[in-house]
Amino acid sequence: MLDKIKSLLEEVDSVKVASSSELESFRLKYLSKKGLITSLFEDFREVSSELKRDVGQKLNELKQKAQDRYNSLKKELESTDESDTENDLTRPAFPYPSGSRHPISLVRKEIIDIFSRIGFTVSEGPEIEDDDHVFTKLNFAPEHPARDMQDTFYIFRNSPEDSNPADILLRTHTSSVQVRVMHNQKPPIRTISPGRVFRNEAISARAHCIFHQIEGLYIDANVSFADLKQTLLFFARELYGKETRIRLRPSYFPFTEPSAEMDVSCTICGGLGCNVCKYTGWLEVLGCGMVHPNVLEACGIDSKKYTGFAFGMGIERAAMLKYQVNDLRLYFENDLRFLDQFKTVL
Ligand code: 2U9
Repeated sequence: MLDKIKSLLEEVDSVKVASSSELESFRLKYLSKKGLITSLFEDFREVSSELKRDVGQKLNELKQKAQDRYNSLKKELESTDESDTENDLTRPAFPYPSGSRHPISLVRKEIIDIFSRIGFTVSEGPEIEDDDHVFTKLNFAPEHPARDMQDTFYIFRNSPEDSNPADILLRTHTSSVQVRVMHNQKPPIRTISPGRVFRNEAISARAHCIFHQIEGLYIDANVSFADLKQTLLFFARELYGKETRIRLRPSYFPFTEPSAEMDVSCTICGGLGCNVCKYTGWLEVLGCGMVHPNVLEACGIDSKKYTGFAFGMGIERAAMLKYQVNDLRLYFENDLRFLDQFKTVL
């Protein structure tokens, strides 16, 4: 009997449990009424009187040890109780907060999707550019005010006497991307360029030193102003609704001739007049025109063989019209109270 008690003492000491059901098995096996230790106590009655003292002592020691081991295993299990909760399939899931797309990303995607449907590809290029791709090849005169440091962020500007005239700057429009496309591809070219642009402006509700543009370019033989109008009418109806009307007003840009600004019938009042369109019935949405022959030639395209149209728009402006958010700063502050409102928009 002493040997049996000794081996049970060792066994009890080495038992490990990983769950409450294993702990219960331990209790049943050693400590319950039908357990091994209780049955040893029953056998104890048969032990001879000269051994009774020794065996009784060892048996009590075993019973105490088994009870202590049970208590400590229970404590251990309670402190790592996650195993149980992890396996609780009825437990409600943690509410993971999902993010939302930024309104500028939503509108940019919508515009890209519209032009993709009529064969425009997407081109991207560097935000840090040189004077040649941002101004010179786009027919900006050497003294054009846009080149002024009041309007453009220069990273590195040479003095007029410097023999290397490559000024390095943050692009002020994404037309520079399309200058690169014209250098690298032959017509037909049909591409749009979304991206961030930078202008040296004081930040207010109506202006920001960083904003987003999408510019479009279509160059081929016989591209006409009528193609430009039809393309922009298609775009306006897709973005602002089937009933939308457009009108073009003459304008001036160095890189297009003739140039125009496009208005759409007011997205709020449909053209009847309201405070959003300042009772004109129209909203200005983009600039456009036929690519200037000087630009085509500067980018290695024969202006006698090819013509093209181009257009450009600010994404913030399009988002302002779509979502009626009239303070530009909200698009840059990443305030979750603002961004959360776009959660349900895919
Ligand atoms: C090439 C040649 C010509 C792109 C054009 C505009 C007119 C225009 C403004 C709208 C609001 C910029 O974001 S804004 O300030 N853009 O009015 N952009 S035509 O013309 C190009 C582009 C690329 C090679």
